[in-house]
Amino acid sequence: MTFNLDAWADGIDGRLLDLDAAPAQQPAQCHDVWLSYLYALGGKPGDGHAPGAAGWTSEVWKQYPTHRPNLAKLFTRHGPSGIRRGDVVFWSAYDGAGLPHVAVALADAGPTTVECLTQNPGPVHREHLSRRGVLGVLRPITKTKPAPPAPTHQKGTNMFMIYRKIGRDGIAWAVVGPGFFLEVPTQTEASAINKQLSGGSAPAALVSDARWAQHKAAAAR
Ligand SMILES: [Ca+2]
Repeated sequence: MTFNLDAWADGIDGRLLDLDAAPAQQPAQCHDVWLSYLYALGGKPGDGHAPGAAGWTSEVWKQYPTHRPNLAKLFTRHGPSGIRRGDVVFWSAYDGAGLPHVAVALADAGPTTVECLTQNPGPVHREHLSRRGVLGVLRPITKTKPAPPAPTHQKGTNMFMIYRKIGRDGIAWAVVGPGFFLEVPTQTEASAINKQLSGGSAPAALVSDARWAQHKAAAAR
């Protein structure tokens, strides 16, 4: 299955994200975006741990792969030049003088900035971040989809469907897309996810138990 970087980014964009219940004083950190990405690519809790007394996120890059050997199965490590879409970007000092930082590149970097999915300050959002102070990147071994062409229509149009099934066990809802099958308990939730993924454009269809099972199995492959 090809990893869908845009669907992953859309799924957490706008959220105050905390996946490790740390640090206590401000749990939603840049590091949580890295953890979300790592888990989406098949990493396990613990694989993304930042060692050291201060727990700076930049230590993940500096101590790759000795601190967490599993990372070498999922990522290769590179220097700060030639940042590509899908790379995990680590800063030793953001913009040259700030604190360590981590974010995920959504596009190949320009000469001075790189468009990222990032958190702190603020909830998860897209932002062009300074390349000053970048240590380097971890590049997923899983292939990410190439950047989509300039949209001529709303993002995700025709890629997602909402399925409703009235089976032996009652009514069920799912949002279905390429390599994506998410079962949800209510139509309200299906609509909310549809809005995130496709801007609300996904058509709905009533399907049979068999068709439902086919799509579910296809997404799991
Ligand atoms: Ca956290």
